[in-house]
Order: sequence, then structure tokens, then C-alpha cells
Amino acid sequence: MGRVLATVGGVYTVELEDGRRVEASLRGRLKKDARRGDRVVIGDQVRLEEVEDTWVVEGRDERRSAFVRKGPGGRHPKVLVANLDRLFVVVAAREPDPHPEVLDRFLVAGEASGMTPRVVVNKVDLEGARAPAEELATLYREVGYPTLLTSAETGEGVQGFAEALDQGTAALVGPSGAGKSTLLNAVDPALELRTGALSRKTGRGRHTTVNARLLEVATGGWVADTPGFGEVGLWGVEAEELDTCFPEMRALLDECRFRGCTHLHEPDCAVQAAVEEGRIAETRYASYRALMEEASERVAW
Ligand SMILES: Nc1nc2c(ncn2[C@@H]2O[C@H](COP(=O)(O)OP(=O)(O)OP(=O)(O)O)[C@@H](O)[C@H]2O)c(=O)[nH]1
Ligand SMILES: [Mg+2]
Ligand SMILES: [Zn+2]
Repeated sequence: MGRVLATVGGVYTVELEDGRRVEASLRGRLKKDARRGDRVVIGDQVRLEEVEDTWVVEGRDERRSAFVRKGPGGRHPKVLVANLDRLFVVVAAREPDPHPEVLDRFLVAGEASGMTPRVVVNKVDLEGARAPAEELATLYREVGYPTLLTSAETGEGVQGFAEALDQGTAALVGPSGAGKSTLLNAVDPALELRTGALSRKTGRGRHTTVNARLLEVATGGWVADTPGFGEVGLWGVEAEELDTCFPEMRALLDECRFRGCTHLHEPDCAVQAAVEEGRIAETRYASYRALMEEASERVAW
């Protein structure tokens, strides 16, 4: 048995139980599965066989958990990392400016994968970043998500972040340019991950990290650094269950008059009442509506 640490162009880097790292290829049957979208990904536990100095992945174990998003084209799921214990959604307080809906999409994808995601608001050192960072932290802590403020530049919050990573396997996800790789380098400089400046023209990240990799952190734990993508399309979240992916709504569901309330237009809806009274943030409700619309379109196809 071994665990997949990296996959690049059909070569699978696998750590064996004795700690050896080997490069392996896939057995034909698994390649066929991969073409149908069922890939072997980082974090997967795999069975291997050594045939004259070359290693072949023979099969993969059931996954305990996985972070999944919609694949390109929208017809297949794309599993990013398997067997995760924790998920960190990393955004920048500024540069690039955080978009609540983008952050909420990552959080919902994390919830749908069965995890309690955590939020990291990075780049608090930048001018004018402190206020928006505190605002985000207050909002998401109220929702129930542990939230850290960090700066890879000054080191603020980096030790706390290292402590949050130090057991099991975590993944960092979030927009390109948020500073995921830079933060990991701050925790463990020996990782020497590639980082890249934002595009001057668009103010966005330039997709510096190309392949997700699973890394062992010197201070403890394993972490997957993933490539930032602009929009996470949700996979496998039905419209009817979207409200359960918002912790602050989940708590109110029994109080709506109608069972199966969509919280969009029904009377005596506890969610809409909470939004009006300011107990649910407008931005969170806006994200819910946008995701509901998307989920309903899927059904209509
Ligand atoms: N001022 C400041 N700049 C930071 C901080 N963290 C990262 N940066 C800068 O932000 C830019 C993007 O950082 P990356 O670590 O490459 O971002 P990423 O999230 O890994 O981006 P992708 O790999 O494209 O997904 C780099 O120029 C970093 O130097 C921070 O805390 N403060
Ligand atoms: Mg990166
Ligand atoms: Zn309702």
C-alpha cells in the first residue's frame, strides 16, 4: 500500500508504507476509469505491484473523504484531493480583493464534502487590509467557521496556522494569488514552493501552482497545496440540500412553515426573517441565492 503524493502526466509519486517514495504508472483498467473522470488523485491510498524495478498502481481504496468540484465542461466531477481531515479556504484581505461568493462556494464545497472548513484571511499586512480582514473574520466566526488572520510577509498568525496543520492531512484551496504557497513556505521554508506576483493588468493571481501536491510539513502534518481557480462549480450538491451547507441556515430549518422551504419566496420562512433582522449576513444569503439558481438550472437540463 502507499499514498499518492503527486501526479504529473501519468506519473504517480507514491509514498510506500516504509517511507520510500517511488514513481508508478497506472494499470490499464485504472487508466480507463480515469478517462471517465474517476481518477487516482493525491491523497489516495493505492495498492501497488513491483514488476522488475517498475511500479504499477493496481487499485485504489475507498475514500474516507474528498474535496470535489465540477470538472471542466461540467459533465464530470473533479476530485482534487482524497482522504482529507481538514480544509482551509485561503483568501487575501486585499490583492486580490475577496469576493464573498467565491469564498462561500469553496465553503459549500467543503461542507458538501463532509468537512468543517476553516477560513484563512491572508495578507493582513497590506495597507488598508486590516479592516476588511477583521470584517470577514467576524462574519465567518459568527457563522461558525474557525478563522485565522495571517501574513506570510510579517509572520503574523503563521504559528497558529502551523499548529492548525500539525495533525492529519489538510488541503489549502482558494483563489489564485491569495498566497497559499507563500503561506506554506512561511510555515516551512524547506518546501520551496513556487509563488508568483499578481498580474498587473487584471490584479489577479497567475495560476502559479499548476499541480496539486501533498507535502509533509516540518512542524507536523501533511498538506495539499492546490492551484487556485477562479470559480468552483459545485458538484453533487442538490438544490434541496444546499441550505444544509450553510451552518447559519441549517440551525433554522425546522422553523420554516413549509417543509422543503427553498427560503427564496415562501411565507413564514425563518431564513428570510433572519436575513431581514440581520442575523444572517446579506452576502451569505446572496451566495445562497446564486448557488440555488445554479443548482436549479442543472435540474432543468
Ligand atoms: N503582502 C503580502 N503578499 C503576500 C502574502 N502572501 C502572499 N503574498 C504575495 O502574493 C502573491 C501570490 O502568492 P502565491 O503564494 O503564489 O499565491 P497562491 O495562492 O499560491 O496562488 P496560485 O498558486 O496561483 O493558486 C505573491 O507575490 C506573494 O509574494 C502576504 O501575506 N502579504
Ligand atoms: Mg500556489
Ligand atoms: Zn425557509
